[in-house]
Amino acid sequence: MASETEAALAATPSDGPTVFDKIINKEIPSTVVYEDDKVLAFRDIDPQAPTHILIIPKVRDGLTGLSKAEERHCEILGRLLCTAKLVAKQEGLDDGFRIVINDGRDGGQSVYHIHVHLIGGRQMGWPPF
Ligand code: IU
Repeated sequence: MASETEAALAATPSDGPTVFDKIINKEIPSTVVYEDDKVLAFRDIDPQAPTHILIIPKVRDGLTGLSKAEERHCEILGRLLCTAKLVAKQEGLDDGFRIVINDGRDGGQSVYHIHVHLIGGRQMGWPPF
């Protein structure tokens, strides 16, 4: 079983602090590729493709995963996707890319602070197991 799947099965869904808070607060290092007042984009520590970037809201506001989204989150959800498009351009992913949002245990989510994976730089397969 892939280690990321093991991490997802071991993760406890909660609205508590996650490693991403430490990345946002610069308590642990990350390679930031884009940042503004609302979102942060940084390189995944375990890249699954030549380009693998995570895009997260700086304030979680209960949005641990997409399944927890409420009306008030619609604006930041749009912002995450628009940032993914912007970063894809910045990264030169002109031939395409993939966006992934894992949700919950079955979705393989291991960090309970919503994040968009931006993956590119190689041909993607389907279905995405
Ligand atoms: P997931 O969708 O919850 O499975 O994604 C979590 C991602 O966070 C996963 O791709 C990890 O490699 C990544 N990550 C990271 O970039 N830095 C970290 O310190 C930790 C996880 I912990």
